Amino acid sequence: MKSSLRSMLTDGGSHLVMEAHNGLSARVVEDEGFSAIWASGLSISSALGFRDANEASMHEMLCVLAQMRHAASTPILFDGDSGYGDFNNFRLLVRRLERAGIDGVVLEDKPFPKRNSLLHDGHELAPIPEVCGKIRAAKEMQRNPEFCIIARTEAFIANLGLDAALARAEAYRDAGADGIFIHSRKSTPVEILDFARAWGKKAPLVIAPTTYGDCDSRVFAGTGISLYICANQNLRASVAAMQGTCRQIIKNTGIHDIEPRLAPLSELHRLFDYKELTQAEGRFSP
Ligand code: SPV
Ligand code: MG
Repeated sequence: MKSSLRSMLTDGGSHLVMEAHNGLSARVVEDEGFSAIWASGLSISSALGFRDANEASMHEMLCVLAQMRHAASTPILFDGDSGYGDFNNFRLLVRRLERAGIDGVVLEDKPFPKRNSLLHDGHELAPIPEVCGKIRAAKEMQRNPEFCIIARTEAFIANLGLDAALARAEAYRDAGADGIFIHSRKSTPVEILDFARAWGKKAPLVIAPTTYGDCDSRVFAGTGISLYICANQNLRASVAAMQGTCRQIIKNTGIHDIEPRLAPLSELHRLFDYKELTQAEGRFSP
């Protein structure tokens, strides 16, 4: 029996959550044994050929989530960016995510359209009352008590410091958020550890240590961080693999010697259980 996203948030443990961006990557993440999937805005946008700036619509993201939900039963946490508009767009998103069988969403405190947090300086944040209004509206809309709404503050990304981060997190928790995603783009976890100490486990914490992951993950033990999100590693691994494969094929003017780089076709047959189809054909196809 798999743990729910809500129990991962609240059981006192720290859980590795792995990024996926389509049906295939969701199936791989599940097959490799991760207990939750991060449906990353950056990764899904990139896989669709867009930038992480709300260029892909809510509808396009929901179509990808449907493919991921079909391919994997592991809990999925969706990166809802700034909610695709105002409180009404965000509560509609939550309703549609619940109906699509998605387990939770992260709402970040940026205006719509958002920009990727790791890209440049000069990030602006949305006013606190506006973000709280979105959280309250979505909580009122929510039907499934297991669905999780996690509020993400970009106070450190906007260089506003610890006090601003704490004030925003406190306001979002009071508005009903089930957890706080605290983001940083420093090269060490200093901001995150300061925040976690001052926060004192008032609500579960979520991190995505893309820029400060080059440290022993044991530094986060006991800090109240429930979800450690590997936010884009599968997408970036696939880009590197595709580039290497393309370059070798161009160099060799053909596909000879390429097989050792590739997953064998039999691996696709295993991942998608072609054996079951053959057996079903024997039973149902005259
Ligand atoms: C994502 O994966 O889209 C995230 C994490 O939101 S970050 O790219 O660090 O903003
Ligand atoms: Mg994102």
